[in-house]
Amino acid sequence: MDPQLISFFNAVDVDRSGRINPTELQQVLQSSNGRKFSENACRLMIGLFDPGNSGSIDMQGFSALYAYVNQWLGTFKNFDRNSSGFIDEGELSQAMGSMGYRFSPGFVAFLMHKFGEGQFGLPVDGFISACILIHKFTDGFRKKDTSSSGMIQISYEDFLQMVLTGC
Ligand SMILES: [Ca+2]
Repeated sequence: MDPQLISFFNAVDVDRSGRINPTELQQVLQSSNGRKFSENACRLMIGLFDPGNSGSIDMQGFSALYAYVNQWLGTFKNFDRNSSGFIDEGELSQAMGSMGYRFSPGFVAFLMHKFGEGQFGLPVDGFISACILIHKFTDGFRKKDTSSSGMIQISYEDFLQMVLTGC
């Protein structure tokens, strides 16, 4: 493993537990407007590499997350053309398209409303949260959409299971 990444891990692991929790992650990730990443974004990010739901990740999970974060940051920066630290609705639509999602203008507007900061636009931690949740639920949807028609029939309990798994 990259020694630089190991020393970064040790710097983030403030309580020396050998694992990174959302609070520790939050301390080192800076969002668009100079504030920290939202707690929710950090929790979602940890959850990606925490199969046992322990609430924290080890060195290996951290290394995988690090690669993901850099990928998201790259995508975000590509579409943040004026480098304001925020992307607008049109840019979000293009960013989603670059990741293979084709969303209607109405749905992109919903994402802006849900993850954005009003007139400022969508900050990077909101963008990452949206990416994680969309990816997660798309996976769940595709498993049921066996004919790739873009439509599924779902039972009440399957629906609840899908939603609660994403929380
Ligand atoms: Ca720790």
